[in-house]
Amino acid sequence: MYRIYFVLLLSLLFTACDDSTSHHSHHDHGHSEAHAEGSVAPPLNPVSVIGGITVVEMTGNDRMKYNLEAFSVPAGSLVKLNFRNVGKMPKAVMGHNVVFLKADVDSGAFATAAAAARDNEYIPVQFEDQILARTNLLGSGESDTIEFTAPNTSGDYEFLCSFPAHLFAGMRGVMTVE
Ligand SMILES: [Cu+2]
Repeated sequence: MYRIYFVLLLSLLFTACDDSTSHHSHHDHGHSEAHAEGSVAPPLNPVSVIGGITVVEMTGNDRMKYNLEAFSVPAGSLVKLNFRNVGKMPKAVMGHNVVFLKADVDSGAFATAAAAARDNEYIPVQFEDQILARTNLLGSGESDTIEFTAPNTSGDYEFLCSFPAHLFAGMRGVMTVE
């Protein structure tokens, strides 16, 4: 069943890529996608600091994009992440999560292992100890809030969606710990 959905999804994607005008048939009410070089200012700052806690508002959509692909937090500080799947497609073909990896974890290897972990919501058990923090896997309209402590070591920490192929479609980003 899932396999069939996945094939359907792939053919949908290829159709969309072949015909760029098809994008216009989808009505995007949110305009929440970040444009490549920020030519359009985002309506809201998705990152704010409230009482010393960095509050991050993230979304994932049916085009396999997060609303933000980079943000910074102070080392060792508390981070509160509100994540919402703003897409319309069913979870079986377009689920999203946000998985923050520890330093120097190979995100490509993680994603490949994750794709085989459908029964565990695409979280590979052999990588569980390499995860800094993560949300649940969300279907259309669902949201999840997590809180975690940023690492004490400054540097770049990757985050990604572990649903099959989403990392490779661009559903990834970097949290910079300063
Ligand atoms: Cu995703």
